[in-house]
Amino acid sequence: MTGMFITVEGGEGAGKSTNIAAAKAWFESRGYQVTLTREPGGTPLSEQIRSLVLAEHSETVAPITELLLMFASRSQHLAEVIQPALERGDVVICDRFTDATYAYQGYGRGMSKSDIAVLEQLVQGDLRPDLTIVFDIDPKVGMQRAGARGSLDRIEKEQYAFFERVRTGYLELAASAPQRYQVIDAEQSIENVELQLTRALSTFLDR
Ligand code: Z5A
Repeated sequence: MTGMFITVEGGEGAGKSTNIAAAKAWFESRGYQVTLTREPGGTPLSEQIRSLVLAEHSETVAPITELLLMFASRSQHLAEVIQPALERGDVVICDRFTDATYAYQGYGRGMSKSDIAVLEQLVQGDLRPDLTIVFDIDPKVGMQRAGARGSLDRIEKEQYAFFERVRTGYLELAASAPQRYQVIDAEQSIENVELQLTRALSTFLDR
């Protein structure tokens, strides 16, 4: 028996963390076992890579270093958490996955899509999410929301244009495979966003 692999994506402050809790409750109320996890991170080693990748350093982090760290974290996360949970039959809900690599390292930093695809195949084999929810938000609104929380990490300190490219990346990825992606307008109220989310999950389960 194999489970379902659902990934949640979007820019800063789009409401991923807020809505992932609602998605977990929605599946559990229907009797599903849910594994909630995140990237970069999800295992002790991958969380250490997360700390490294988000921290400020006295040297510039080369885009390829950042890219490889994302996939190093992912490889360990897949082996330790995601694949075992899918084999148990769980619904795995992952806060960011490889679409974030295409959006941030690809569209944001300018790394080539084909290089990312090579690493994707190497690390994941044929595993791809069954459903990807993209919370779409104007980066100005998202940054205001995220900024209200306090200090910014290394990636959050990027310029506005970087986050515009990331947003474009997510929307282009979603348009390229509409059967896998659901784009949600994340600028609406928390209640309306949650309503759109539960509709998207119902549609996914019904198909
Ligand atoms: N990254 C990468 O570059 N490459 C990769 O391959 C991967 C990741 C996997 C860490 O991700 C960083 O790693 C991220 C991308 C990069 N870079 N940055 N910057 P993360 O997911 O941990 O960090 P994040 O994107 O910064 O998450 P976030 O800022 O916590 O955003 P969020 O989870 O989407 O938002 P939230 O915490 O649910 O909500 C933010 C605030 O807005 C909060 O106060 C909420 O109460 C409020 N909120 C939420 N929804 C609403 C609505 N609808 N209205 C009003 N207020 C709201």
